[in-house]
Amino acid sequence: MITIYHLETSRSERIVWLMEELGIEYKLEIFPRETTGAAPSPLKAIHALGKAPVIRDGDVVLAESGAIVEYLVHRYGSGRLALRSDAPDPRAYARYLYWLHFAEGSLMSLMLIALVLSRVPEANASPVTARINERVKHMLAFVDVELGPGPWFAGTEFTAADVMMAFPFTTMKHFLDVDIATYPNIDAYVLRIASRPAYQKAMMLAGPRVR
Ligand SMILES: N[C@@H](CCC(=O)N[C@@H](CS)C(=O)NCC(=O)O)C(=O)O
Repeated sequence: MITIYHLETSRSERIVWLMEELGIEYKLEIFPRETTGAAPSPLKAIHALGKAPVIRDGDVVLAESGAIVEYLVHRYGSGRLALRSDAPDPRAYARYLYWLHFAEGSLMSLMLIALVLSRVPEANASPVTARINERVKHMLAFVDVELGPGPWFAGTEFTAADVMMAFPFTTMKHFLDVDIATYPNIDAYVLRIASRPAYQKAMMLAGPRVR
């Protein structure tokens, strides 16, 4: 059975949600954060970087949420929640790949810079902070437009790209100075996500502990 090592209030909720969407059994081990917010050192005994998510599948220990999502979808989900590369019209497949990778490659990396800067009082008046905040707004406006036709990131089908993309607009929004409600398509998308039974179950088991 797959073990999911979940750090509380973190991206690893994605993997719990994915398993609930796929209806695959798993074992969940939850690690509380240190008071500093860092992952606790026992996670380093599982994977050298000590970050979450990590899964164990027999002898395989795999980190990096995008890699884990692809591993599980293809190895255990028979490709469910992935789009096929050989569809006659490649547009939905291209969108699927784009958003699957955009989540960590572009969106989360920028949002994390904004989050770190927001926690450094000396950075408040810095032009660097202003530039980053502008970039966040620009990126969110882009995502909002792209989600217009919807209902999901790849188009008409809910896919693993949604499992990757939702986190910054759900759990992470609690920690950012960003008002998601000002982006109507993202706001409506979050409501669609929240109404999914698999998401509700995953959040009950591994959702954010917002203090
Ligand atoms: N790109 C990686 C990021 C992994 C990552 O930074 N995880 C965070 C949780 S959201 C973490 O473990 N933070 C605690 C720490 O770095 O101490 C992924 O998608 O898995």
